Amino acid sequence: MNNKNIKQTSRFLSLLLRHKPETIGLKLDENGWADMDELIKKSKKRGLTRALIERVVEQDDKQRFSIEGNRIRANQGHSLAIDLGLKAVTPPEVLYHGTAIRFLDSIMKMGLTKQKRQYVHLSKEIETATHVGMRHGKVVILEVDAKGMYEAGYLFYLSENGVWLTDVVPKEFLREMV
Ligand code: HQG
Repeated sequence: MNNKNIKQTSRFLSLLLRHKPETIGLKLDENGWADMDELIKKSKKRGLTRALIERVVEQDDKQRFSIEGNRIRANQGHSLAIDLGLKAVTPPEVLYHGTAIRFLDSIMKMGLTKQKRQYVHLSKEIETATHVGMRHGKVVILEVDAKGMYEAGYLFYLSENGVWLTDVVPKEFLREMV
């Protein structure tokens, strides 16, 4: 099992557990959990085995998945409307969002909106935000006044793997970092 294999499997699990379980006829419950036996059975043709899935869950660079008993789910990143059951928590004073320069005009007009996903994703570290932003093009980092938002009544959630989630970041809480 090499790193490429792990990465590919992680991508495929993300597709199934966040976006399109129907790709292999998989069912998720309302909290996003899939039955491991069903997943293994239905993904066998694509080369997934229990050992490979368990290895990915353990070694994934962002700890994207959780296994609990005989169930597996993605920790964040869903476009499917599932309930992760996260409790609202107090955010750090500042959070970061990395994005592409070409989105800036729109973001500074409309704020950060969740696009296809269930939440806007924010990072505690500038470095992580930079990696997230680079996926989209020439990167720019936005500083989010999380304290100000929290005091204004906006809710924040922390995913199992340390990603900060919120519904929207209005433009007045955003500042472009130079
Ligand atoms: C942008 C990855 C125009 C937003 C990462 C982003 C993360 C706007 C893109 C997780 C906008 C959406 C999420 C507006 C937001 N106008 N563009 N008003 N509001 N955008 O991929 O945050 O590796 O859905 O800035 O690590 O990039 O897959 O969100 O550029 O944690 O596990 O619209 O996905 O995790 O892109 O990434 P995405 P994201 P994984």
